[in-house]
Amino acid sequence: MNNLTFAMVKPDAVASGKLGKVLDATLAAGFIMLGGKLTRLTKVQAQAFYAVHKERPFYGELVDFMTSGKTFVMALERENAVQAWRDTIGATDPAEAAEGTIRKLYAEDKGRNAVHGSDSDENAQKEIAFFFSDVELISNQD
Ligand code: IDP
Ligand code: MG
Repeated sequence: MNNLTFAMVKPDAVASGKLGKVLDATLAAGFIMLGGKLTRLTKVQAQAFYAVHKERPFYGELVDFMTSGKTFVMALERENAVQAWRDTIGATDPAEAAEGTIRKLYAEDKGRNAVHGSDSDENAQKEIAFFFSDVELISNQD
């Protein structure tokens, strides 16, 4: 499935009132939301979600940040969704993100960077399944 990706609006953006602006930008970029919910990650969830980074020096900081407040998680549909969403959010560090991208517009720094995006179709599928059951995802095929 190359038409799905997983996205998160991270605690910095939700806490500073940017959720609506990020959702506007998401829909304006042509993504269709198949599932979405507000949640607060537990420490166990954040550690598991970012397990691939557990040897990195910023892992503890990342887990603390991701559990610091509410996040909005989404399953998004669009053609070539993974790459299209990464293009829409921009580089990890907002200082390096292209003009007009969500991170350039709304992120604070490389750690508190407003949004998450899957990096492959395989991870998109895993990440969607991490937060959503099948019945929570609305099909657009009907
Ligand atoms: P990505 O979110 O653009 O895919 P990754 O390298 O997968 O970037 O890193 C995952 C998350 O870890 C980033 O979005 C950011 O929140 C955090 N992070 C990455 N590098 C750093 C860093 O050097 N310092 C602090 N946090 C970082
Ligand atoms: Mg990543």
